[in-house]
Amino acid sequence: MEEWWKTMPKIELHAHLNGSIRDSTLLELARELGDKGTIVFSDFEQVILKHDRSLVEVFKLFDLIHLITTDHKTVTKITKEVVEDFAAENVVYLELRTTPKRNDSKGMSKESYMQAVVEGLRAVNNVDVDFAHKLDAEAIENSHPANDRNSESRRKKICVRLLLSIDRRESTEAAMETVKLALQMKDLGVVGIDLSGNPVIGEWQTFLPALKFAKEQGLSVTLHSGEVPNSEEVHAMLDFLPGRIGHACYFEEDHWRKLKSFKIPVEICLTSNIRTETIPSLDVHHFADLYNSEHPVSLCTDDMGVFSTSLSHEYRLAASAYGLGMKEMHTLARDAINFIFAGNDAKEELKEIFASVSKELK
Ligand code: 6MZ
Repeated sequence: MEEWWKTMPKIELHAHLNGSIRDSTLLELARELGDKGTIVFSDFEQVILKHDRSLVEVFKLFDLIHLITTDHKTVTKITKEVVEDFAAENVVYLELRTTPKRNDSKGMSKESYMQAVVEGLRAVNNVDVDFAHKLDAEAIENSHPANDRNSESRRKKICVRLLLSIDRRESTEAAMETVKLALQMKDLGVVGIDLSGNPVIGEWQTFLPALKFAKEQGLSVTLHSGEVPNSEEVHAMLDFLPGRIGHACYFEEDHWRKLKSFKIPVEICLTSNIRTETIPSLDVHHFADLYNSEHPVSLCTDDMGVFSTSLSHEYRLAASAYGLGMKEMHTLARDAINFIFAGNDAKEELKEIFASVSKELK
């Protein structure tokens, strides 16, 4: 039973790259910088190993993480590891989001940051990564000829798509730069835009022009919404009709009504919401109401490194908190296919994967 959560195919739609780094890698990177005298290692060690964090502390931690992860080589390494970790627990489709960062002291532009991410996808070698279009699929096939359809030794495969995040600290111009970069990188698996960052910072109006432009240009958009009370912003976000929203913790009656009538899918991050105390306990979490009213929802990790979780653990948690069986969990995982941001080819492939498991469950 324990193993089932790990072996069942899963779809991850809300994972931040720098929040998903292994503790061991963070400590290794911090130690290297400590040895160079750039940081005081013991200060970092304490923060990295602390597990209960308020929302405010989480954003302080991100600032620390960003201090030790912003050079190209490191961005490539963490991307590779994060994809390998998701694949190891049978995530078959991953939408990985990250904030393109400029760092002049490292000669890094938003574009070169994203190139380093793509290098990370290419560097994965214990599982096949389908992250772009036909070209990459062909390259995979040629580099692993044992992968033919009849082969017993068929390798594991994960389909990865990228979302570029706009940080709420950014200006309209910086947000627009990110959207233009996303458009430029469409052939490298970028399918959409995310708005995230510290929810007490920034105004919706600042990001709106870039988000509107993204939508007009055919990019999908997901928004972090209602992580702190902000009724007006939640209304404006729902009226924008994003492809999905994340969290939805501080929603009021009229927000729920609107969300449900617009049928906007919600990315649910149980552990993250409990750890940051945006929801007091699982028994009052909005997952239950949304699930029971058949509103589209998907279980996600948010930041599996920062919150010491995994997607398998999120499924196990939901099953025990809400009394869902294997079949219901499988259906929940499968139905996320309907609101992934990748195109029809990826959807069809995922349907086949889930259908083959459905047969076994009958
Ligand atoms: C809002 C979050 C977040 O982009 O550097 N991020 N934004 N709410 C959350 N819930 C707790 N968790 C992560 O990954 C880290 C960045 O993702 C956003 C924050 O902007 C954080 O700095 P990347 O790869």
